[in-house]
Amino acid sequence: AESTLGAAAAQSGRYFGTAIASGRLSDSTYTSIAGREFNMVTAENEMKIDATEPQRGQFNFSSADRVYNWAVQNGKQVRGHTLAWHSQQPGWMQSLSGSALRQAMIDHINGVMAHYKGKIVQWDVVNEAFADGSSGARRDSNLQRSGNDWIEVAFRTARAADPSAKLCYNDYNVENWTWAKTQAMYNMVRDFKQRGVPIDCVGFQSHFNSGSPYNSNFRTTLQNFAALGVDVAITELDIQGAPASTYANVTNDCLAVSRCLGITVWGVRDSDSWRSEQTPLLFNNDGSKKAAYTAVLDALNGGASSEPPADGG
Ligand code: G2I
Repeated sequence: AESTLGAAAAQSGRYFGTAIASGRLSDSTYTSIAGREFNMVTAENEMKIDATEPQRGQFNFSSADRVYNWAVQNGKQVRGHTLAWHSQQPGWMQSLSGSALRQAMIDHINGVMAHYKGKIVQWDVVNEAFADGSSGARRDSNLQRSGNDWIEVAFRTARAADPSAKLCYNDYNVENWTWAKTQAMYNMVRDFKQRGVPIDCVGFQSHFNSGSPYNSNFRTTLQNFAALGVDVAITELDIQGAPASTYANVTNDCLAVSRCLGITVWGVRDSDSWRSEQTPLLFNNDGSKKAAYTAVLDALNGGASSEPPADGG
């Protein structure tokens, strides 16, 4: 049995990652846990549109490169997050619409992917394009109003910009197979595969809480998407209260699906979480391991206890 999350996941060819915030890289408790436990990194905010292209045509990778370089210098791979999204757009992009916005989106994808060409294993090309609730509709946004084909244009642009990266669609509230948003995403991916739109993977953010609880049909969801011919990944996992059994279930759901590439948790300690009041992560604020940590490690180790057997064997 392996003794860290990354090494334990690697036994089945998977990874175990975390979101990293550049502002925390000077915190040695943070970097020692992150350096030890994880073998995949997602920049929590630093590769988003407002960070990488604050003025039109003027790219700035200083914060993104801090995260990227820390990851690579510590032996980790990097997921890119994210190229086309309604949120965290810089002001200049928020004010664009129509064909001007379409061109700005294309230019943005080309600019960011050129900087990281050959260096990013998976890109979240498009993030959160579907609406919540029972409609199954696209989310209203300036990007959506630029034309319903904006998502496939983003993927075709991304494929040409860096053919070596796996190209993912990423969303939340799409883990429960019965939800309309899940079905809408499934229909889009099926359509893309049928028409040859270049998509390689689907990211399930997996922010589970009382309003969006874990359901055991998550495994069915992962299996059904994989059957369309895409890889799947759990990309931003956190669970309100961090129940060990739910963390184990999510881990086992990924392990049960051969096309599940790996799991990323959305932060290191509870105090690093965007929802710290929900104490949703694997490490306490003092850096100690929570019960959920042991549950995940044990699941990754094949269900065996991570503690040495009492007989020493
Ligand atoms: O909202 C949780 C996640 C949902 N899926 C997409 C992810 O990209 C998203 O991450 C969160 C970050 O964890 C937060 O850290 O995205 C938020 C913004 O949509 C991030 O919050 C922002 C704050 O709103 C800003 O005020 C702050 O300046 O973080 C910024 C940098 O600390």
